Amino acid sequence: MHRRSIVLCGAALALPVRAQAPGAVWRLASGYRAESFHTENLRAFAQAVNSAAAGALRIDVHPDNRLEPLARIFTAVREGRIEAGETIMTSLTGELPIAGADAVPFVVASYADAQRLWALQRPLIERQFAARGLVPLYAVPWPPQGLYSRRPVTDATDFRGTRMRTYNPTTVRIAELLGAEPVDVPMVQVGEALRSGRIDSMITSAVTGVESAVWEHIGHYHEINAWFPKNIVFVRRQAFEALDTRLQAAVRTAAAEAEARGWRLSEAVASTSTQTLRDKGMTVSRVPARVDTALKRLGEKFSREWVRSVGHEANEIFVPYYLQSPR
Ligand code: PCA
Repeated sequence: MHRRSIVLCGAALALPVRAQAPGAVWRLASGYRAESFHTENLRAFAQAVNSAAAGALRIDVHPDNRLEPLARIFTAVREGRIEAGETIMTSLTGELPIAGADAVPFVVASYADAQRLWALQRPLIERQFAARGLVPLYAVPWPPQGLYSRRPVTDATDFRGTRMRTYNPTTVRIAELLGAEPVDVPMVQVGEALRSGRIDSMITSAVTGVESAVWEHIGHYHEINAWFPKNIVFVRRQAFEALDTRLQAAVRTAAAEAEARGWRLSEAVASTSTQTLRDKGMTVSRVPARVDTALKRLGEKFSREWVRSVGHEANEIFVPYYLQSPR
């Protein structure tokens, strides 16, 4: 009898805490591949949260459009079909024009610039996400956007009548301004679209070119450093506020670490990927000066249109951004 109660007592003590109260689960959807540096970072974020939560919360990352396609992730979280998600901010400009600040061409020229821009954009994003019942957790940029083409670009008119792959309203507008036909292709289908000849050119990062093994289909990458678009990770406020304050703080800490780590990763893959494009036989170059000037002019036109669409909030970002500019 005595022995039996000791055994029972020992068993009770050995029970993990988590078995007593089932923890929350956040399904976090991403539209990018499992091997993407963004997803790698996302998994590290989830692991950090999961171990800090000791069973009270588990974040499950679902990459590759498997849970929701990229274009629907924002709405799915907002409407409560899933708890959390990652999306590219510039895909939100239809509803949140301010989210497009990081895709205005030729404003940001370096990771340091991109950080300054994010510091100014963040409070506005926090406000607008909050108004939709969402809590932004962290944002990480893609490497700078370059121009891929089948032939070397010698003149801005080269694009007239060609098909340019687009992934957001910015790239659609740039294609239009260049006289090209915009063709919407999700990132995971870029390789296939090039192979089948559905697109002739595109503006995206070196790492996206590497992930899609584009050298099999296209020969030229021009480093135009057009913009640094960011992915943002966010959660429903209801799910976040259901956590106790200690756990909310743990999520915030893991998010801040993920943001810092993600920016470092992005900068590292920016240079390794450009090197990979070269190693695979692609020609990596700048565009000729007159093309550069023409692109900058298009960028200015785009930027005027964007400021007009956003209104006074654009000034809250761009006025201090330019005043703080070291150049
Ligand atoms: N890759 C993503 C977004 C920006 C980038 O560098 C894409 O091409 O869809």
